[in-house]
Amino acid sequence: MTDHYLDNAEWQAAIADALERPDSEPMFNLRDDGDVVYDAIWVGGGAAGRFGSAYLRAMGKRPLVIDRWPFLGGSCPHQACVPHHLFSEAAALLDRSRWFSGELFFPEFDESRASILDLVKLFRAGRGSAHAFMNWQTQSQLEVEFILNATAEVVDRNTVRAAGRTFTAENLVLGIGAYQKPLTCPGAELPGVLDWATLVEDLDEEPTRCVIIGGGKVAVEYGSFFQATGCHTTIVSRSPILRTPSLHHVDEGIRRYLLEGMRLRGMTLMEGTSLIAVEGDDRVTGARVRDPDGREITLECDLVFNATGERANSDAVVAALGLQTGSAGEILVDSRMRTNVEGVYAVGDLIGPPMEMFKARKCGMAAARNIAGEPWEFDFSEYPDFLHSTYEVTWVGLSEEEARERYDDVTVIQMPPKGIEHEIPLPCAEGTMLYAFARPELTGLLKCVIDGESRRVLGFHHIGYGAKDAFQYLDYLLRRPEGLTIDELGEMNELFLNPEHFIQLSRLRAGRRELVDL
Ligand code: FAD
Ligand code: KPC
Repeated sequence: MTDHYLDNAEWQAAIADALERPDSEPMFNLRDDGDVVYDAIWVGGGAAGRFGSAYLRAMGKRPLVIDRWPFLGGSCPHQACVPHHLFSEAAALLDRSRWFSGELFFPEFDESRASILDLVKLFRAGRGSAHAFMNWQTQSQLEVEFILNATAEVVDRNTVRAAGRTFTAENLVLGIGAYQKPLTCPGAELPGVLDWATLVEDLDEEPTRCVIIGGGKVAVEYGSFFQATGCHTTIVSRSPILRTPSLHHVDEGIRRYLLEGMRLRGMTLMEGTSLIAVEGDDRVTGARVRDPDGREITLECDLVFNATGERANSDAVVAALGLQTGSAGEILVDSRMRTNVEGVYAVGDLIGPPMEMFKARKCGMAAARNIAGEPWEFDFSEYPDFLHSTYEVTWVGLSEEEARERYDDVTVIQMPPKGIEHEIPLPCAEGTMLYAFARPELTGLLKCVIDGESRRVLGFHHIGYGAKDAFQYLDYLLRRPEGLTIDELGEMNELFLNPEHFIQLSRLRAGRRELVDL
């Protein structure tokens, strides 16, 4: 039972203490002695569990959340999204400092001061404040009951054991996330083999040469960051980079611009190549790979970064409850997040891709609403997406290639226009003005794909900075039954100069009955 509410500083101290001491006690935030039947026990208090339990509480029900970490919020603030954004922001700033080194007001770029280890240490030192806020908000503002620093064991569909006690509920909601699949080749255990989680926990030396295994978002994001600091980076990918099955609607023009940009910045990209072994005696010294011609090559490096994708953390709960799973271990649910076992729901990364925050949080909300008796379905087959290189890359809807396969009359509005890509300083936009004037070829690329017959937009694609917010709303407009037309875009009010030029460019063409490219 909770006798007082902690403030943020107290939470931060309690979390730091719990993380330092393996034998630290569970933390209880219970309204009474917990000897009740909860409406739902949420196993896992990450993005899915925290948002879902808060929603259920807001609907007047009584949820209990249990998490093995001493904080709520899960992997995002601890090891995933938040460090990723810190590193990607640093990558963009480093990139600009390199291109403008010694020009205008920029000092000569001093690579010795660009350190991966320093940024990892900055993150480690600062992440506790986000953790504390998650606990404070959930306790004080959202009034959700929780037990932290306690691994939950699911006994049956109504019963969970944690912190030496047994708790019961009408429903269970499983939101225990996913983990990076370990490499399985020889040498995979050597110090110097890291992934997104272990990088922030274990990095102890400044890497100088890195080999990234994988070709998805994490590979591009961490690779771009490493390279920007001066750690020479090679990406080794079996499939073409950014053509991994977990990513959809990546436009080929966007992909090519990104890959050319990574090469321009000194990265080595090896597609059709697979890892055979990690080499080294007591620490990584190289990665042995097989290239598309079947040749074996050793790439010298002191960091092998595993970005081969994640696997749902489903084994224990599947064994306990007999849950149905898909081919990658993800728990199968319907559009209301119901598993095959009555009263048991699953949410977030545990149910497979897309492994994104919007999906995790909205799955949580979907489970909550259905538990509270409000039938609510969540279809996440279409969604806006983004990644970072040294740019922010955003997209929603069909790529140009997909649109041409499905529609007869496709119009493309893009900047810079096709054929004069390197001749003009456009897009000239917020976030890329310095590039537009000094390095036009670096100003990014944007593209709007339209069905000429219905005049509806099929897809938006953007490389630059500052467009992510707009894409959240563009996604909503595109997914309306009536969609979004070039005419409606032309009638919108742009806040000129803005990062994406979709409104102003649409207005230049919307007057035509027969649409043509721009
Ligand atoms: P988690 O947040 O992983 O929560 C699972 C929780 O379950 C954890 O807190 C864990 O402690 C707990 N748990 C596990 N087992 C037990 C147990 N037995 N008992 C009690 N508790 C248990 N998404 C975005 O939208 N934007 C981004 O920029 C972004 N960046 C990312 C960067 C990286 C490197 C990675 C790997 C992912 C990124 N994601 C991003 C994805 C995002 O982090 C996840 O989709 C999201 O965190 C999933 O939330 P979740 O609640 O499903 O799982
Ligand atoms: C600080 C921050 O908002 C990032 S961590 C979010 C975790 S949660 O709010 O539970 O989705």
